[in-house]
Amino acid sequence: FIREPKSLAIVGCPFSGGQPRPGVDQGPIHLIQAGLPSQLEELGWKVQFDGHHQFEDIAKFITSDPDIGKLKNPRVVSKVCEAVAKSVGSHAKQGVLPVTLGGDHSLAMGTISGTLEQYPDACVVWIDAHADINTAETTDTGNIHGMPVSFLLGLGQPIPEFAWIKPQLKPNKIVYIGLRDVDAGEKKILRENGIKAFSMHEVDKHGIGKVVELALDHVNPKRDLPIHLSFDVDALDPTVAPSTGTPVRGGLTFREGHYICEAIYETGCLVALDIMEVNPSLAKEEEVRQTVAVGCSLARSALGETLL
Ligand code: Z70
Ligand code: MN
Ligand code: MN
Ligand code: MN
Repeated sequence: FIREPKSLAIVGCPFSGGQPRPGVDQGPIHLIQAGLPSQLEELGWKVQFDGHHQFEDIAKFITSDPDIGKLKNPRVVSKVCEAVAKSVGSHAKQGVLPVTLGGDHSLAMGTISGTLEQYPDACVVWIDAHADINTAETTDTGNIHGMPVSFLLGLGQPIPEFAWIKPQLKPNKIVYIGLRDVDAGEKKILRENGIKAFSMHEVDKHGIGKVVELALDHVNPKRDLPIHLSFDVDALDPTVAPSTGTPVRGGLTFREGHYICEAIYETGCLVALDIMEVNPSLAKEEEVRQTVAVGCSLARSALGETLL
């Protein structure tokens, strides 16, 4: 799917409007400062990075953004994601692999829309402690980073402000790994739509190797479909990635997280990658450094770094 010479584009998304904690907008800046572009070049990629998105230009034109129902910052989130969809879509169109650095996970409405524009048959592997599948009706918090999957699937009542999102994702084309903090309403949505999810229970039971195999068997049985990997660092255990908005104990180990990335790279089907929810303002200096370093190493593993 990706043209030779292997080429990727880093889409820096300093955005926090999908959730309440400031700082997650600094995630991409830290990941770049830690040297991610040159690390990916060392893996043999041609790396384009033309600076971070300037979302202030969008926010400037939205002078008032009152809640829509429970949804917070709906117009800003929608416009930002629409811009991200265009950016990801245009890179994908040129055979360049978009690596999106968040920023909060509401951005995945943009990244996955952009991927599906170019690869309508793509499947999504969503690594997260959370299912991010609340609808405007089921959300308790109103934080849109807890809802991107429902928008992509077209669940819930349509909201005119989000009408640009084509509900192109089918429930059998997404699979989760790492879940352990899922709202009651979300469990119902997962069940009613037959969406495959491997919680930490399944990781404990089968081991990560088997879980990744089963996950890919579900969304990509012949290993011939494009894969969009959306990795929320809060899927990792808080001892591994402490500096994130909502750390949840009992998460993936360092190796389990990296194994997922390595296994997906090995399929040769990866067409887009998101590294999301690194928040450098929520921990001590050493924990921030550790979390940023893990974000970089997950990206390297997904893009071909091997242990030997
Ligand atoms: C809760 C909600 C959440 C993080 C997603 C939590 C959502 N289900 N938290 N990502 N970090 O607000 O909908
Ligand atoms: Mn670009
Ligand atoms: Mn998430
Ligand atoms: Mn999460």
